[in-house]
Amino acid sequence: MNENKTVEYEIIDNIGIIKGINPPVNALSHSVRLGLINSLTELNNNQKVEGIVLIGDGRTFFAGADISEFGKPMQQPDLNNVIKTFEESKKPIVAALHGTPLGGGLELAMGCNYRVAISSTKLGLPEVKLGIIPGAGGTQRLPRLAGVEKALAMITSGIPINASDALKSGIIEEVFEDALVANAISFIKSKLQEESHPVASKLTNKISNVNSDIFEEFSKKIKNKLRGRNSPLCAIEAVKAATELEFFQGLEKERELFKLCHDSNESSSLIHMFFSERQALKIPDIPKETKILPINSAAVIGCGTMGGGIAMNFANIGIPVTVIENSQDSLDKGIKIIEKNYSNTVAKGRMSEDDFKNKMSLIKGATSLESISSADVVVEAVFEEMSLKKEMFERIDKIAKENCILATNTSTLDIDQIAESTTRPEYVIGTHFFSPANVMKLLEIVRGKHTSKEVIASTMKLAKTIKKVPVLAGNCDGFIGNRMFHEYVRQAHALAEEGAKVADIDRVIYDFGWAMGPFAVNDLAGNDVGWRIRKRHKQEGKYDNLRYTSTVADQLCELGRYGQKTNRGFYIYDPQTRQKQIDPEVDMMFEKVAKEKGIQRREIDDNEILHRLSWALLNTGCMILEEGFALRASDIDVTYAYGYGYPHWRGGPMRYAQDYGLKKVLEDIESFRKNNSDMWPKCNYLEELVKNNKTFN
Ligand code: 3H9
Repeated sequence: MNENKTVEYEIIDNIGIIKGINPPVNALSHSVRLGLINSLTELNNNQKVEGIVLIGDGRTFFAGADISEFGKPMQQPDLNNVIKTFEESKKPIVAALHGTPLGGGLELAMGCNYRVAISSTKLGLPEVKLGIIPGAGGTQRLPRLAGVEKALAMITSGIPINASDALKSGIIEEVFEDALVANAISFIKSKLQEESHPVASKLTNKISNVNSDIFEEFSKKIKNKLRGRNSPLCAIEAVKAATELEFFQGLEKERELFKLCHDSNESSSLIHMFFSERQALKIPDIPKETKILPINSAAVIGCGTMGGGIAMNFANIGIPVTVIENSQDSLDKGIKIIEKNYSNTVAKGRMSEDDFKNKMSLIKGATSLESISSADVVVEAVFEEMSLKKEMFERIDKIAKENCILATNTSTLDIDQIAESTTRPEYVIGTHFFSPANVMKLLEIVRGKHTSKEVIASTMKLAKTIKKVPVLAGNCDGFIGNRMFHEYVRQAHALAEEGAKVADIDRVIYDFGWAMGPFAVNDLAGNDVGWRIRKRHKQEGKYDNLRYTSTVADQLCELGRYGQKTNRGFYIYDPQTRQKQIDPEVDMMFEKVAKEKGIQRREIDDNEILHRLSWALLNTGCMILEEGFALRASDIDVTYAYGYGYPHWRGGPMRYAQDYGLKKVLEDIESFRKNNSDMWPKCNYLEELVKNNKTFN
């Protein structure tokens, strides 16, 4: 064994085994790169060694470059040098893959003569998800191994493929069920007698016989799907270079494009998102060793759109779940919708019949609340009304077993009030799922004043288990996401009253990169949802003193125009195609309301639309931080990226404002405040940050 901490080697018979030991994911940090070169040199110089196996210790083969080194001066040897040394090895090398060989990890494997893998391996080049392109030969070696089309698909999407796909595509040579090291040793031994060994960079001089239309087709696809993104387009350019240039010139082109992407805002924002998502899991007052309550079964109360979607999350990962409705008819309807959702996935070829049957068999229906008695977690997903939820929790409390997590799926209601109706408020927690609950990644977890640390830690863990991105929020009205969204929508309506057209407001937001604009979102979610919340606010005397109270939204609801579900809302929808059409009547309604309120209408430019909407989010986000309802600004960014369709590559609303400059943001807010003080409450936290020249970091 050598002494290097992050890479070790040993010799078994006549085979050298180089092993990366850099937990948790064997990132290729400087010491690993150094260790790899040193180990290889020693094994190459050892007369006894005839072949080499490269593996990763722990849960994965090298999962890529060390992202935390990005933006810092590169310490030599860089990954390209490491891979070059591996390609030039005197002795044949097989990379033995398991876990997630990603990015630089796969690039390193492609620099070895052979690759074999365990069947569960997922491999890919996910760099575009970080706003960069593969920068260690991936764009040049992958198309040489797997063909241009496969390389383009993998590199532009960043989505990993499984081992059998990699085998079919010519990326790996063999797949094993188990005993990776022993099998890899046998594999390389079987190759020792060969006269020469394949080297990916030398497979072809430049790749020929490629229909150049393919690059245009991929660009078109990306421009539609990844609006505003640059790195996937650079990835196409780099792969194209493999068809126009010799390997080393192609590598230089890749380097140039990699640098361009690496230095971009897109990349720093996406890397911010990567680390923020993981940071959100860390709750300062909850130690790592906090007891986690086991969750082997679940119950969901309510099998409407939300309840059904929530139940699917449990079934998807093999947890049996009981869904409860108050009548057989509603239950049948709910289960049918679940079945239809899964059938659609089967029809698209994304789920097998067996898997479908297995998932459906995990979902049991019941019409009696008694059926929750053996569940480890109960998620209540009934109508968003406090009295109903309180009554439900009083009943749940009497039936649920000891240590059962009692979760309420609410988007705005006070968790403490709900908890009060039980004898065990420490077990009550908010779980705000986003619609459609089986698709949307965000799970806003709301901590009540009595919620225990075990229950919080267990719910965060459960969220990860059901493949959600959890963010912990405090118990304020609307929590993090909807409290901010409420202000954003109010701002959109104020803009429409002051003279901006509904379609222009949505266009600016869409062009910025959001999935859709605020009015289109309202129509999709149902305008009656906001109407109900506004009525409650009115009852509670909230916003009474404000000029602006979403008058047109209320008027539309009074006319039964709830949005897509009624084919009419802020837009008119084709009942068949869901295609939306501008409704001039709505702009006229805003004009009329403006007149009644005495608002002087004017031309509003795109810049003002974007900044008023963006800073409404920012200002509210800062207030939430000041009041302690979010742990950190980056949690807010994660909330918006995963729950509200905010463009990840802009880094989230807080990060975007910070990149713009908090001082300039505050100046904008101060100028907006002159016209409309109601909508721009002063936030000391933001003012202090600016005064002290600080950022959220
Ligand atoms: C690249 O390779 C560029 C090259 O082309 C060119 C170079 C010149 N670096 O996600 P987890 C940390 S770009 C540093 O919870 P999982 C992560 O922050 C890279 N740290 O585990 C977390 O830390 P903490 C291409 C990393 O099992 C801990 O590891 N590769 C890296 O759910 C556990 O992570 C990628 O983009 C990294 N590369 O998922 C892969 N990766 O515990 C990025 C992870 O302190 N990584 N960490 O919060 C992933 O996709 C997932 O981490 C992975 C494991 C699927 C590997």
